[in-house]
Amino acid sequence: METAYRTCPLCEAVCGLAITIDGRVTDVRGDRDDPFSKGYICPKGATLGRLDEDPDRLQAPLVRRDGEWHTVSWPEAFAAVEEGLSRIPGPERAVYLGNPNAHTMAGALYGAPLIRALGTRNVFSASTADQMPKHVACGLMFGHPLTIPVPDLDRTGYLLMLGANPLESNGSLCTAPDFPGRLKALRRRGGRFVVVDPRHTRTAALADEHVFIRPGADAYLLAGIVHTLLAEDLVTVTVPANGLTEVAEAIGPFSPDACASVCGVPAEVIVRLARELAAAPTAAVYARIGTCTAEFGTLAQWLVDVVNVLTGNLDRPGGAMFPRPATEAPRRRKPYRTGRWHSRVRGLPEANGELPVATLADEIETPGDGRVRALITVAGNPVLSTPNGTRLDRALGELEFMVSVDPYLNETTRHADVILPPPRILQSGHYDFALLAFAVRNYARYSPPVLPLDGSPSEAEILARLAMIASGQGADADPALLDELVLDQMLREHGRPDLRASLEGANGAELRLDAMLRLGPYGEWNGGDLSLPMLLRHPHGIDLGPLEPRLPGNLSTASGLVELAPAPLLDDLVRLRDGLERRTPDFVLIGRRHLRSNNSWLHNMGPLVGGSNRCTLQINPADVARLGLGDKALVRSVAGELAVPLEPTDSIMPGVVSLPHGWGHDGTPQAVAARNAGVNVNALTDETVVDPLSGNAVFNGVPVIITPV
Ligand SMILES: Nc1nc2c(c(=O)[nH]1)N[C@H]1C(S)=C(S)[C@@H](COP(=O)(O)OP(=O)(O)OC[C@H]3O[C@@H](n4cnc5c(=O)[nH]c(N)nc54)[C@H](O)[C@@H]3O)O[C@H]1N2
Ligand SMILES: Nc1nc2c(c(=O)[nH]1)N[C@H]1C(S)=C(S)[C@@H](COP(=O)(O)OP(=O)(O)OC[C@H]3O[C@@H](n4cnc5c(=O)[nH]c(N)nc54)[C@H](O)[C@@H]3O)O[C@H]1N2
Ligand code: SF4
Ligand SMILES: [Mo]
Repeated sequence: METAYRTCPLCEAVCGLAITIDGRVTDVRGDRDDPFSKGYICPKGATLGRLDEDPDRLQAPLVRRDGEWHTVSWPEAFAAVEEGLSRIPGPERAVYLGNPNAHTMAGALYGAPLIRALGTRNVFSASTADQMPKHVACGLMFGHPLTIPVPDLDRTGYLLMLGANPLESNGSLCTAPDFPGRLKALRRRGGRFVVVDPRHTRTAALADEHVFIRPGADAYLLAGIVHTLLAEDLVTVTVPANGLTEVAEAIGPFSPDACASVCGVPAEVIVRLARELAAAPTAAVYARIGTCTAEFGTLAQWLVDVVNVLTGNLDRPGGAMFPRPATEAPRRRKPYRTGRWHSRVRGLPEANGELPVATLADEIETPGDGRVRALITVAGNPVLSTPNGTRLDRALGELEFMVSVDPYLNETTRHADVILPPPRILQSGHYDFALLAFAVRNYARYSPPVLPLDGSPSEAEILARLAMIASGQGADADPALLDELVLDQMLREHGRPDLRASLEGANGAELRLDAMLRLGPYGEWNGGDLSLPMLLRHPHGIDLGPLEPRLPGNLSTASGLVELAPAPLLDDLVRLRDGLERRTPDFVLIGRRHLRSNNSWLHNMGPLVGGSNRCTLQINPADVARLGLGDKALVRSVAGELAVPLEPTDSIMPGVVSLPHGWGHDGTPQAVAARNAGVNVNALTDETVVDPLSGNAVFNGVPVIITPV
């Protein structure tokens, strides 16, 4: 019997786990010696052993020939990929990178080389179904799409949270293990916590105040707050910033009264929130998925940080601060731009090198030069997770060639010609390149593989091989060459190509991590002591201290200042102003998450499904009575219709209904998931509507009509 320590890869909270192994996993607990998570664990983390041993996980590659699945060897699988991919030129290939790429080393390190090797601009990811508005707003304001402030959760005196439910999600773009405990601590130390949500969530139940808001209207509430701060002379800008005059001018039409009529938050509440934020000793505004996957997503993300700046809270302890992750590379100053190219069919602008996933089906279905004929999906289930997934489901059937890197044969990967399964979770090393950049304390932890690989390639090797095949080097090329190329480039950029021999690591991914750590802000080659060997000596992780002010040093705008009024955002305010006149639909649809779910792929775990974790339509009892509904209702949108079981609850606003995403498992070979199939909410969401600046999908505030079945 032995205990292994490993970071949980299932959500953004990066909890340390202590895993007991006795031939197989016999117990999973929180790692009490982890300085960040201190023993915290949730029900998902506790099932990691079962998930890892799920008999429905693929253990070998599958190839589909004449509609039949065949288990093949790895060399055969890579040969099939080479055969299929070499028929399709770069510009007619596409890639979709799903959410778990943010939770694997392979995704962080090999996604970019794979994209380059494919030779295409048809790059899609879950980011445009999620947080792209945040990247665009922060890119425009701070110069880099990853320069994203997080609420200084453990020190703030006032937290205004919009469109997030960390008691279910455990937090997002705010890495904080035991988020619930941290919120309770905020209240215990006398701080104030306000939640804005169309539902009275478990997070709202923990708050001092819960404010109902009409879905999709957060930008109005925030604009009303900015208006009040300016009108009442409550502004204290403490960071070097440009554009205050322009903001003051542009915000004119958004008086609290005007905004109240659209967002449904009374004007006096908007004014009071502004005054409270200004008066609090320290305060932070934090907004997440409910405000991102919305029509005014980028405007809302921008206004969040405008409020943080105007109240003097950006970059100060207790406010909204910039983490300093251990693998951060220096950023050059240059203007951040989107729209460097546009999608072929709908002319939608690129953001962060990606096109909106809401237009992937258009690119596959529409004939002409540059039509997408081949697709690679890595760790994604876009049939269940992207707007009008039903249409994408059909479109995937039209592809000439598709490869999926995924442990499951599911709603998406069933369209693939080749499925390449990554090894088990416990056979993979783990470092949170992405999530530690949003942590509320600076912290680093590396988990080497708990179990050895049994002849199958690591996911890093799978992606490296795909990249080498895509770039024409063939299925037999040595993946280590790719790592050497990347390492050489990294060391040369630092003027130290001679340091290659000093790097340590058991494989390419570890060597690259070691290089990033040593060259990073706490690194051994940068005046500190961090390196991979150092992390290996500290299996519970290393606390690198509380967040510290970083401005203006980490700004990479061309001006070197915080840009409060970037032109694209001011231009988009016109759309927000036009919306002041609009009539709201009778019913709008929003999403929700459940603590025991994780997007589309944990429904095969018996202990996690059932009970309150079901795919039901939450609806206010008054609406049920008014519409004369029974146990089920028919929900219709411009995209499609679904018959769904109802869950009447006072916790949701009248006129709003909520259905979780990631369900709709009809016809999948995962037995437990198939018994708990649910329906695909993204049969209702509309792929033709996106947030124009980021191209992000709109999942919240979807107009629907509800009738008895
Ligand atoms: N209506 C609506 N739709 C939404 C949302 C919503 O709130 N409402 N939320 C959106 C958000 S925030 C997101 S992030 C997206 C998620 O969108 P996706 O990323 O497309 O979907 P997931 O369900 O996370 O799918 C993850 C896939 O990765 C596989 N997988 C799991 N672990 C690994 C691994 O280690 N390696 C590999 N290669 N594969 C792995 C799983 O089997 C699964 O097929 O959904 C979006 N869709
Ligand atoms: N248990 C669990 N944890 C997860 C996931 C999961 O599926 N399950 N998914 C992970 C992923 S991919 C992500 S991106 C994060 C997301 O993490 P969060 O952002 O915390 O996501 P949710 O829990 O969906 O909370 C969003 C809240 O927004 C509310 N909302 C909907 N529309 C609006 C609106 O227009 N305005 C406002 N103000 N609120 C609105 C919803 O009612 C909901 O309570 O969670 C991650 N963690
Ligand atoms: S909160 Fe997230 S990281 Fe922590 S145990 Fe649960 S799923 Fe894993
Ligand atoms: Mo997400």
